[in-house]
This record gives sequence, C-alpha cells and structure tokens, in this order.
Amino acid sequence: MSHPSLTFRDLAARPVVLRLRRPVKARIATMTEWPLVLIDLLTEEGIVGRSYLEPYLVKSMRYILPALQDLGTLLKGRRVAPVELFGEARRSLHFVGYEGLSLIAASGLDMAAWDALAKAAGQPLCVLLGGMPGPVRCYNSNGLWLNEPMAVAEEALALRAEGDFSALKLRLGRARACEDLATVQAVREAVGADTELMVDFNQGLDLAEALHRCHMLDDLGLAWIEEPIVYDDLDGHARLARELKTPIQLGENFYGPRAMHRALQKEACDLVMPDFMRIGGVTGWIRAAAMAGAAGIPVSTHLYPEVAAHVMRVTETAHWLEWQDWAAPILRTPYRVADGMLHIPDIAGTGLEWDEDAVRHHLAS
Ligand code: SMN
Ligand code: MG
Repeated sequence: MSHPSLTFRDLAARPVVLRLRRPVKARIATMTEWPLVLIDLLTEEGIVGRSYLEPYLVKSMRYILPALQDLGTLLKGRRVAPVELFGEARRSLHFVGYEGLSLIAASGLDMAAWDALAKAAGQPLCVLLGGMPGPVRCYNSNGLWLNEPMAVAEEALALRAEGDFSALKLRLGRARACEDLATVQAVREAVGADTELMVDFNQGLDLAEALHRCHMLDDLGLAWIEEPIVYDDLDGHARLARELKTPIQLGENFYGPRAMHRALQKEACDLVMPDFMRIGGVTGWIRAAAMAGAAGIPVSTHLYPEVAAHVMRVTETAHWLEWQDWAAPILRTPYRVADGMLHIPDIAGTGLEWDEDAVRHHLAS
C-alpha cells in the first residue's frame, strides 16, 4: 500500500487584479476591480498545490502577501499534511490573534495543501475526503447589485440563462425601503414563481431599519435574508431570526468554526454559509460543517466554487453552492454550470490551474 507523501518546499503568492464584468454595488462599498492572490504550494516531489484568495480590496493584498511568504519560510521541509500545516501556521501567529489576516493566510495555505495532497493521490479532492464527484446545486450570484429595479429584473433573466439556474441572489440596501421592495417584485415578475430568490443586505442596515425592511419582505417567499446588519452583532441577528418567518443567513464573516458555533448557540441565524478564506480553508470547513450537521443547520458556500463543489459533496447538510465565476479569466479550465448544477470534473485535486498568459496580463505590482 502506498501513501502519498509530499515535502513542502515553498509557497509562491502572486497578486492579480481583474476587472469585474458587473461591478459590485453594495450598501457598504462599490468595487470595479477584483483582487486575487494566487497561491502555488511547491513540493520537493514536483507536485504543485494551488489555491486563491479573494480579499475584496486590492490594497489588502499588500498585507496578505508577506504573511504567506512567512508561512512559506516557516514550513519548509515539512510533510504536506494539511491539518498539521494549518495548525502550525495558526500557532505561528497566535500572539497576533487567531482571526483576521492570520486566518486568511492560513486558509490560503490550507486549500493549496489539500489540492497538493489530492493531486498526489491522483484523486479529485471530494474523493480524498471520502465522497464522489457529482452534481452540486448552485445559485447564480454573479450580479444583481444595487441598480434600477427594471435593470436588475432584466439582468436576472440573463443570469438565470447562464446555466439554467433555479435560484438567484439579489443585493438589497437601497436608500429607500420601497426601492428594495420594488426590485424584489420586479425580479419576481420577470423570473416567475419557480426560481428561488435569496437577498443579501451586505450588513448595510442598523437594527431598526433591518426590522422594518425584513418584515416588509417577510411574506415574499424568499429563500433567505443575508447579513441584514453588521456581521458581529449576533444579538441583533438573533432578534431578527426570532421575529421573522424568512430564514436569516450568516457566515461569510465567520472567522473560524468557533465563530459559527457562537452564532448557532446564540440562535443568530437559521442557515450558515462560511467563506473559505475565513472559516479556515478545507480544514476549517470540515470542522464547521460537522457542527452545522449536528445542529441540523443547512450549509451553503461563499465564493471559491472550485473548492466549494468538492466539500459540498461531503457536507451532511449541504444546501446551496454560491456560483461566482470571477476568477475565470485566469483559470485554464474554469468550472461550468449546467441545469443549475456544478458538475465536478473527474480530475485530480480541485482542478485549479492558472492560465499563465492571462496571469501575466493581470499581474498587479
Ligand atoms: C459578496 C460577495 C462578493 C463581493 C461582495 C459581496 C456577498 C455575497 O456578500 O454573499 O456574495
Ligand atoms: Mg453576502
């Protein structure tokens, strides 16, 4: 019996900046560019594990890259055992704090380490994790920002047609509540009753406004209302979750599985959707998903569809994969969605390979 054993050589991290086809227009920020940190985990055996981070703000790459470089130096010569490396990376930054940039860097390392290990085993990541390739249900989250109601309704039809999706997510938090309502109604009118709709306030409201707007939307049959108020106000979210019939969704700002545990203990949400760069990569996901499963809480993913697809195949209470294809311009073989499902290709690892010409073109200084 042979066990793949890889030796860590280095971590190469490169910043790229892509132009967004549909600029992010959320209540708390507008973004026309999308930063990606591309990570190559190099091994002595020649296998390269790959991952990327999407840290939202171009300037944040200036703080994340040195942290990744430090981890590369720290882990030289170690066996590529993702759980061990993740633990060591976090311990090395313990006095700075377990959350924030420490966890973002450790998460990027972790995803690349799992990819390397799956490649060495010659298996798709989901197989290494004990599952099987297959379809994963997803919603299209590529747009529907804070634009005019009719423009959003038109875009909804285009986004649904991109992969025959059965669900779409809209962003809310316009200046006036009635504009949010008009947008949801216009989209519903356009897509009909059979398309599920999620809404995301991107933490834009205070509690009083959130109570008002969420009650206003509560009879519209929405699949969930996401982050109505600032992410760490668990008491406020618990009040909303108690008062509303529509499920409250939280998770893209959980820094590590314990943050999710706290939110569940406080009954701050009905659904969770951890983000891979904050929950702790694949290792953090597995730990968080086990708790959500035990609590009977449906789990969706946030960004990183190539990693998300694999872990959703082994997640007990898997709910929706968030489909966002913003990294596609620098990927050699971007994943595709058909019939509203992401179909995992039968290739080793997560399937992340860089299109080096495109990377050169988009490299940030
Ligand atoms: C989001 C994703 C990417 C950029 C800004 C906001 C978001 C989501 O909150 O849930 O997709
Ligand atoms: Mg969100």
